[in-house]
Amino acid sequence: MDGAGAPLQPGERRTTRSTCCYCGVGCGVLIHSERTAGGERITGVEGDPQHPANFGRLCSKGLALADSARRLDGRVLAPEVRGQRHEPRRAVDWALALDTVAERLARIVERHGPDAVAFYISGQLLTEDYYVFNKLAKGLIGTNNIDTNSRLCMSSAVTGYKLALGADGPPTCYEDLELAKTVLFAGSNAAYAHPVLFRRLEDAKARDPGVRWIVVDPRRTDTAAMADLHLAIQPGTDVALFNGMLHHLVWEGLLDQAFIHAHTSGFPALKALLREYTPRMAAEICGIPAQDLVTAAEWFGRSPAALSLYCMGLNQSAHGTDKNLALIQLHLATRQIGRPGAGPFSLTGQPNAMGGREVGGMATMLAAHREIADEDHRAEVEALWKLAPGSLSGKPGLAAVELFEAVRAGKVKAVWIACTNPVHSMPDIGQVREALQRAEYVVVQEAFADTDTVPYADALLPASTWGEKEGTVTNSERRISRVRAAVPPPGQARADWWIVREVARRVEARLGAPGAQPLFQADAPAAIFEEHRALTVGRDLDIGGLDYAKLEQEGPQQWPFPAGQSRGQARRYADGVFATADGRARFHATAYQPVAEPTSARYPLRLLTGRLRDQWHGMSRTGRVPQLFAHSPEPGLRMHPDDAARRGLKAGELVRIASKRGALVLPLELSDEVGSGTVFAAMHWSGQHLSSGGINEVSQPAFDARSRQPELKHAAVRVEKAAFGWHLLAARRGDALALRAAVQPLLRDCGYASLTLQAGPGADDGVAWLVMRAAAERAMPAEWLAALDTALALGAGPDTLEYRDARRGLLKRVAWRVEAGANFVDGLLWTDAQPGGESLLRTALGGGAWGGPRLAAFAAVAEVARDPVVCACRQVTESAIRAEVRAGADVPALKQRLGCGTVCGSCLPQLTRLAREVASA
Ligand SMILES: Nc1nc2c(c(=O)[nH]1)N[C@H]1C(S)=C(S)[C@@H](COP(=O)(O)OP(=O)(O)OC[C@H]3O[C@@H](n4cnc5c(=O)[nH]c(N)nc54)[C@H](O)[C@@H]3O)O[C@H]1N2
Ligand SMILES: Nc1nc2c(c(=O)[nH]1)N[C@H]1C(S)=C(S)[C@@H](COP(=O)(O)OP(=O)(O)OC[C@H]3O[C@@H](n4cnc5c(=O)[nH]c(N)nc54)[C@H](O)[C@@H]3O)O[C@H]1N2
Ligand code: SF4
Ligand SMILES: [Mo]
Repeated sequence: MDGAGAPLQPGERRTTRSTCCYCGVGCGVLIHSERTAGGERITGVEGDPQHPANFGRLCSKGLALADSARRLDGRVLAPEVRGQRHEPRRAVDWALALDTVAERLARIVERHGPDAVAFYISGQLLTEDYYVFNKLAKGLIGTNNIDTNSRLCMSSAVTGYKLALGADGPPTCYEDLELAKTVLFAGSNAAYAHPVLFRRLEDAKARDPGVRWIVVDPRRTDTAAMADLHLAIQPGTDVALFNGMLHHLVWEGLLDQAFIHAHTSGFPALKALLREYTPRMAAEICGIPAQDLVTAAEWFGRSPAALSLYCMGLNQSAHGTDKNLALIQLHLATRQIGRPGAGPFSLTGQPNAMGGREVGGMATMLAAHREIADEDHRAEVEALWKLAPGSLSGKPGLAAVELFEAVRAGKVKAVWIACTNPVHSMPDIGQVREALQRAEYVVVQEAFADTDTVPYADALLPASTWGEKEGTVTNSERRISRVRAAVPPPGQARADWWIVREVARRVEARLGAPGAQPLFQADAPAAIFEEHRALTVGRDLDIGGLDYAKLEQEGPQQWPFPAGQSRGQARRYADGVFATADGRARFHATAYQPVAEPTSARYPLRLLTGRLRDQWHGMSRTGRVPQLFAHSPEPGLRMHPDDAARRGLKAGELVRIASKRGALVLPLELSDEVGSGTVFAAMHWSGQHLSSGGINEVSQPAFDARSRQPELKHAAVRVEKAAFGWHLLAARRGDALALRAAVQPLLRDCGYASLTLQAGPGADDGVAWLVMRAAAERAMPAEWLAALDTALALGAGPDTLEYRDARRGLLKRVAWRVEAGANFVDGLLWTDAQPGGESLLRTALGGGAWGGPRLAAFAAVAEVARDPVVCACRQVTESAIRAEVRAGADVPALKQRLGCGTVCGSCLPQLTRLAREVASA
């Protein structure tokens, strides 16, 4: 049913053209597969040389796709349902699972009305999946409570485009990357997040050294490090920056007055507002030199072609719409739009965030860029879906944050989650967990079993995933590409559209059809695409001229692509006619407003969050590939060295990050990539790899009033040392995925724990290292240690050396493997009152033979940290004390600031000595 083509014969190979399932660049891939004894499997992936997004290139994540798809353990392979709320789920067949889900949803609709049901879906679904979900929610059930993770991602870009240009979607195309003379990256770390586009930009810059890059990011990212000008603004101050730049352009007469006059409206009100935003005043808000702001404005305004690339640094903000508008307005006022190499180019995050917007799969829109509140639009969709007039609800649905809040409050009784992991990725996940615990019915449609959301499912529906499914996606430049199946789905896994359609048909049978004929007749992705196409005709995104046959013959195509055209349109608004009713683009008076949550004495630091180069979101897929951990092997919180010194914190130490909502513990990383006063954490680490749920334990749900996108980047936090009296380091070489699964249930019990995979030499299909770090206030109970011991299979044997101190709850163990007469470390388990054991771990991961006698290994694992604790009562270390003394503290000040010497007093002599020593040095 997924149409993987004819089954392969034993030994036969096939190459399937498809699209990468990660970022919005939308690279074409060639999937190699073959039939082996174990069935059909994916053996390799390479870039599709013919795809116009990447011309054969792939980034590290795309290149590792085959590795992530190779194994089936960890996949959801059969539907599971629960009888009663707290009973465990049991595997059932599809017929029972579909009947159960349909029955439960229908009953809730009958009892509590359509708005008691909600859907929370994903920009990683294919357009066809999305379409069927949207039709089920809005067309059949009659609720607009269908929102997606794109709310956390692109929704401010949507409101920005709509308010300024009249319609959603970037006006630009990838060719503009090569034609731009000034490139302004705003809140985009494209070097990590859109790597193949970044390669294209690097090449363009290498070809033409006159090309200038400006990067606006509070952090010195790898993107910023490449810039000609890096504006390290204070977080959240982008609107002030863009207004200040526009002020300068007005003052210098660098506007296109004729264009403003003929093709826009609203400029006078903006101009009046801009008076306040002198470059000096704006630069002061942003915390940058005024000259830099002026330089940026000059480079932008005088450029023959200025292109801006923007992403989550703008969108994930309580003022994300204004940030988008203020940037687009720079383009409108200078006519840096609708011309080759110029325009405001919002980079989409997920592979099909665009497709989701096209089918209207969100709580605030209808199919094909129509509006819920517009009666005519509703009537059009009713006619196309053959629904009785008035069937579609005119009441806007709940956007992500409100949706889970409504679940928590009991207003929404059932929630169906597909292809997203909200217990990891939503802001303030404590509230999301509570919501799902309270919900009457939770459906989770997932491909992988190990996510933080799966445990909350009353029904778990196994989805097929990349490599196994058919459909289309739209990338950042509005280009629609085919996604094709190379292998059949494993076990009982089924395509998302199929699952939704099967439930929908059953719900329709129970509730009665709302239209003249059954709503869910399309029974293949191509037929669903046809329906979607019909809805776009006459709209700004018209794809009347496009179907699967065309995509098959001519490859990926851009929209708009109306019937009668031979190709899609690469650049929009070239004629200066915009998608508003009067054809004029609109300026808005965008006043700067500070971030939603101010820092305070209690929460003095600003937390930035973002992405790592080689991980994807909750790591359900990239986390299966040990090699993808190498670039950033451990979780951590990055802090400026001055801020750390002021707090007496040092690199590697465990710190507690707390906000008004929650707290988590992470190791500290020192880096001057962040400015003083801000800290940064990656968003990827979840409860699968940490004792906590990750950084969204502390992030905040405040959202933009127009886009309802939450401010995931700017929580106010406090960071302090997390003192633990017991530490563990464990590592094991073997089937790392199986080891990880065995250890995962133990993470939660610790004050801190992390799991990572590390490749190490000789790692191949399956064999790699699992590394665990943990800490607790006092030694973990013997049963816990025994369970860990079993999970790691480090058991006592002839090749295991062991040291135990039962009284202190300490255990040290090294497992050896002997090859060619040499000793290799195969595993280690080390606990002590202090962190340590790193040198043996390094030997182990390095893969070299252990040089010394085996017994000497204990000396290595027992090494004490080089930073002794001076005050035992308050666990204050020597380095913390030295740092304070360097900052001018005497003993009374040390007592006051660090608390050392205030309990038993035994350390006072040493404090005095340290104070004298440092002061005289
Ligand atoms: N490797 C990798 N690539 C990905 C993804 C992934 O998970 N991993 N996910 C994809 C998805 S869904 C998305 S949405 C994109 C996200 O792509 P990006 O938005 O480029 O990535 P982020 O790291 O989330 O954030 C970008 C930058 O915003 C900065 N920032 C924070 N606050 C502000 C601010 O107030 N102003 C400005 N100007 N900048 C600020 C951060 O320091 C960060 O460097 O990446 C896509 N690509
Ligand atoms: N603090 C902080 N939080 C953030 C962000 C941030 O920058 N900072 N960024 C936000 C952004 S921009 C985004 S886009 C979100 C992303 O957050 P999520 O949407 O939670 O990210 P993923 O981990 O990609 O979740 C996708 C899930 O779908 C599953 N899956 C894979 N393929 C299929 C399939 O074919 N069908 C089905 N049904 N399931 C499948 C995967 O196993 C995975 O669990 O995170 C947001 N959260
Ligand atoms: S750039 Fe994006 S689409 Fe291309 S290979 Fe990398 S993750 Fe996949
Ligand atoms: Mo995203």
